[in-house]
Amino acid sequence: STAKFRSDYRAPEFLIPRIDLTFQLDEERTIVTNRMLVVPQQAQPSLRLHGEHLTLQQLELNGELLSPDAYRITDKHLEIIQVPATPFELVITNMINPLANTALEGLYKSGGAFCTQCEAEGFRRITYYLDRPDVLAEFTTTIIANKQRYPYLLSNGNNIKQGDNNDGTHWVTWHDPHPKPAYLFALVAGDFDVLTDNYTTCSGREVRLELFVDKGNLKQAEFAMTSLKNSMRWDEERFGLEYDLDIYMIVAVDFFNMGAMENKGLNVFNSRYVLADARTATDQDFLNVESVIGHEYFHNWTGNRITCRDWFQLSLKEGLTVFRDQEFSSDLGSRAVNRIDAIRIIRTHQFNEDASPMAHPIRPDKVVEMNNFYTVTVYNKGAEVIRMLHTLLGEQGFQAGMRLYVERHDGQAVTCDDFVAAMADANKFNLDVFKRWYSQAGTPTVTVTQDYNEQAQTLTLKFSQMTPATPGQTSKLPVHIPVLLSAYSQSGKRLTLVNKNLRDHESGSSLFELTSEYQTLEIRDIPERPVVALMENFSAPVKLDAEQIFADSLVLLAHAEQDVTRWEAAQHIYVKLIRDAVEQKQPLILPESVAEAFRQFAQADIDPALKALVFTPPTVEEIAEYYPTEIPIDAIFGAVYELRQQLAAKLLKVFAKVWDTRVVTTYKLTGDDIANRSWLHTALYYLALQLPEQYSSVVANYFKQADNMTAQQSALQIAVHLKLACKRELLDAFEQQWLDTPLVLDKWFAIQASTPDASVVETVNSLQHHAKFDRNNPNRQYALFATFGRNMTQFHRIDGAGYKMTSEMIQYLNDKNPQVAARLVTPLTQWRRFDQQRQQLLKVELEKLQKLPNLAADLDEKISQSLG
Ligand code: BAL
Ligand code: ZN
Repeated sequence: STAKFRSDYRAPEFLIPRIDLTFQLDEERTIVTNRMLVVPQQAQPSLRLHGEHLTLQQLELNGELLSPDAYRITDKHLEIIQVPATPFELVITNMINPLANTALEGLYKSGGAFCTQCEAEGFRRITYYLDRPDVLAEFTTTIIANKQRYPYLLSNGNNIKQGDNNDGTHWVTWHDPHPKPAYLFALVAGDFDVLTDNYTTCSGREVRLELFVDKGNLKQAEFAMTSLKNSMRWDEERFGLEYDLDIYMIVAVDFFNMGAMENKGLNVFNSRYVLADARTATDQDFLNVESVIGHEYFHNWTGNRITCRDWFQLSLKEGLTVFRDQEFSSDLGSRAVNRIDAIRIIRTHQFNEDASPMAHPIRPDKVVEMNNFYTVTVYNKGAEVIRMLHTLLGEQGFQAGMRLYVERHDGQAVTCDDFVAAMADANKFNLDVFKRWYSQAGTPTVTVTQDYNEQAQTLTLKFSQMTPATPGQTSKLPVHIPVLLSAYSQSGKRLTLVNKNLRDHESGSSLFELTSEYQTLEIRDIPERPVVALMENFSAPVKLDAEQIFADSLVLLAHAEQDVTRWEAAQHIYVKLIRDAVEQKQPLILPESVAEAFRQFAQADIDPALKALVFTPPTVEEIAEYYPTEIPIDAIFGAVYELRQQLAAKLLKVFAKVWDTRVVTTYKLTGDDIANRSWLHTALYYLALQLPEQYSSVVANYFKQADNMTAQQSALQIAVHLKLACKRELLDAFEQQWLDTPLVLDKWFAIQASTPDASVVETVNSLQHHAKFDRNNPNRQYALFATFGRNMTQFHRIDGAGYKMTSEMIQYLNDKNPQVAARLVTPLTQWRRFDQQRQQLLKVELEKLQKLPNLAADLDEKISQSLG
């Protein structure tokens, strides 16, 4: 496989302003007729189109049939040797086999329906084309199919014509007036139930909304529809962006590699992000549906109207759109909970990626397989970079930048630099140093030392920053880091900080800008040694290294004005306790003073959702990121476990009271109810941890009486993860109840695969032969094998059985679905961070995979990078 480099970008030699597609749908022999207007940009003798897994049937240029000596076909391209220097029409007829398409890229079958996935480079599996995001065409699409089996024939834009043929087929023609790159093309054909609704935009236009689901699932689509309308309203109100077509369609399918896809006017969704009702979906599932529906809708402007010039710019649309969906969820729900969830994703998964052989900047410089770059770095760190711009410029400045970005670039395919330039120009703000966030990989560490001079009443904060080397990037420059901070007295009173280098920030904190390697901030008139909250709201995606005094963290836990700061204070305490225990090889002891502070916190009048998060210690994976050379997994796991046990033991009465005074009402999806359930289930977990015998029947009864999936899943997870006596009974009951509801059965697979139990390898091994485990379905693979891969202690079981089992599944998927295979290989590729014995075992599996005949580019890139 050959790498592509960002620096090699060249503007297209040909443009395709119009394309007219006709599909004669058939399971194994779909005929695609592709009529294009091709416009040369300069005199070029030959035209090279992308195309893979296609059978060419006929080729016509300006009405003349081309003979086979006029073109060349390879497994990746069609090259027409001589083309005119003036605009010409090309008509290509080719055949494809959707049924054989298990990679789920291009046109494929999901259950009974035809559907497509074209991002990033799937359109070239449909027809020969210039499959690159900077070639924008006006699409007209005609679909012909059997009317009985495929009553709905959908594509992008507006339905302009339709009719019946007398051979049992019917046809529909769609026209999308907005020029778009091929990755936003979509086609769906099938028989569905349809939920319809209307939306009136801010300028008074009527938009028809249609949501297509498998027959019988209509009830489960209602929440997604409400979320769609909320998204449309929110984008008008917060960003001033209005929808631009007469119809918006969403189709839910069961076979889908990603979460969802923002195809213009016709989103295709993994059914797990559409279907939700109280019986089958947890609170978190509902919130995920809302967030993904929002995300795909927001792409209509940030992604579709303004798209990427090339795939290295993916974060242009993804980082920005994740930021927008996070803001949407925060405006509709709990801002603090959303922020804490986002921080946890970065600390657990993105820091891990930064420390891996696949570390890359949010705008990568080198790509072998684009599908490997739909990462937590491009998406979530990308969103953090946008959030830093928002922090530096404020809401008004950020929105001014957005307006300029849209004004300048609507209808274009642009770069991350264009986005930053709009932000800089609209605000007359220098972002030159800031732009390094786009080019440098790795997690910066910000070190802060505090010095309080009692006599002078001054506080001196010394900042330094350092970004470690990453593969291919040995030396790094300082980046522009917004530091949000505030200070409190020892009794918890907020102190005013005055310094010319500090700005009052709209978040309530003070803003300090760290732009060079070393900077000092001296603050006067501080009457006593203060407690300083640093990097509040996780104001930059960095690791903070600052001396930390328990007493100070306890002040912040009790008194900080911002909920995220209170949560961070608890996290600091946990991390320090865990790391001290790991490094000193001593049992973890929760000091009584700390336990007492947590007791008070648990009993105070505080948002129960925040309580639940404060009582969620860091994950093993998050702690692992403090050990760049060799991860002491067993010691970390032991310390995290001891911490939970001590919280359970020392706060038993508090948790018992939460449980005993619970008010059980019928399920409602309100913010208060979600928060109460989350705190209640946290309490139940700790109670069962401390008193497993006594609480086994309590958990079992709670499971049996549950009228909603949030309660049912929590009870099952507690029973399984804590190996309660009721475990088998609940597992069997859940399996029986949900055997024919795949999305719910995925929870049953995932809960078992995430159990920190030494027999989990054997459990997963037997579950992969379960009658309902379909190896070709990505959701099943993610539920079982991706979950197992994140079960750090058991995936890395010292006998290597977890490695071997995973590697065998990857080998199977290499031929069937390389995208999913490449996701499962990630935990194997991090072999360098483990002890000798594990390193050897991991390398054996990686080398075995590397030798596979027909090794997919997706796997090849990651494995080569890892063994490197
Ligand atoms: N564009 C791929 C799916 C998403 O990020 O929305
Ligand atoms: Zn996206």
